[in-house]
Amino acid sequence: MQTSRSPAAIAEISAGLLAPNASLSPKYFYDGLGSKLFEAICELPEYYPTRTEAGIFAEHGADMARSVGTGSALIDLGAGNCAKAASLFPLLQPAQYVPVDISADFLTGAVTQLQQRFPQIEMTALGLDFSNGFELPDNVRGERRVFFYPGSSIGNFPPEQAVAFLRGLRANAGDDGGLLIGVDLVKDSDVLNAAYDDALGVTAAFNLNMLRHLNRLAGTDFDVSQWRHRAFFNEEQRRIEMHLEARSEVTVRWEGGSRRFASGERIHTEDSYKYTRQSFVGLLERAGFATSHVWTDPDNWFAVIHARV
Ligand code: AVJ
Repeated sequence: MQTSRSPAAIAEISAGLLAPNASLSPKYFYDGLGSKLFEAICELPEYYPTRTEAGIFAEHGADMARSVGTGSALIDLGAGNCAKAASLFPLLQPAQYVPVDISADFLTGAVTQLQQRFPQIEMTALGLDFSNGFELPDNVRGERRVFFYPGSSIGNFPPEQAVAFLRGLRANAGDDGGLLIGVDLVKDSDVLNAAYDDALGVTAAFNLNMLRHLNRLAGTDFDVSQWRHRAFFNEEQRRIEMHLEARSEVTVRWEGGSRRFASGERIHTEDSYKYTRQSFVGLLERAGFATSHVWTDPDNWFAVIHARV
């Protein structure tokens, strides 16, 4: 769990809180508890993406392995508990596995266990924030570097930034490399709203937990009980928005700043963009990738796409 206070993080958090429309990066969801709450979200009946994507992997895994090829260096972006990649190891048979996740301790625990199950795969865990680009370590070799970016995490970037991020991946993939990516598709807004505002309140806890993480990271004095979870599909922008809303007037203080929030005022904590199959293939093309295959579920709720450099 991250407890150290970095000046860069404090500056970013304080700028976000002081903006007229306060906002914070969704990367701050993922302290140790946040990663566990996200795992719990993935098991909720309302949260269809994980289950739907797993169904696509189960149904089309062999076809994916034929498209991607075996013996590659598989670079897992936002690996978390590494379960998705591990489920594909028997088919993809990577020579090397490089899981990357901002929640470093959580990742290290997962990789230690995984290495015992798959001793033949060379594993290098990277505990870092890859959202602004990153350098692959020198030991990631081979011309077939395949980025694995499942779960529709790409949805956290606004479309323009998604293109820039994908361009960066393409530049690092090697001559024969590519990308295997999961993308959540636009669908009925009732389905979307329920997925991000579940009946048990797990997503609410996940959203609110960011405030405790910020208290440790930036020394803010957030009181979780003064805030409530809000999540809704913004049809015009084709994105789920998550916010934390002040239940009554509240002032938040930290070393070097303070911000008063009126009752009902919000902090924007996440956007989760949804795409049509065509709109996402368009993004990949703008990033310089060639789409080689798209797999979906029978309801067309989710897509897994293999793109080549
Ligand atoms: C990890 C970004 C894919 O947008 O669905 C789940 C995060 N937020 N419930 C998503 C999330 C609320 C998730 N991603």
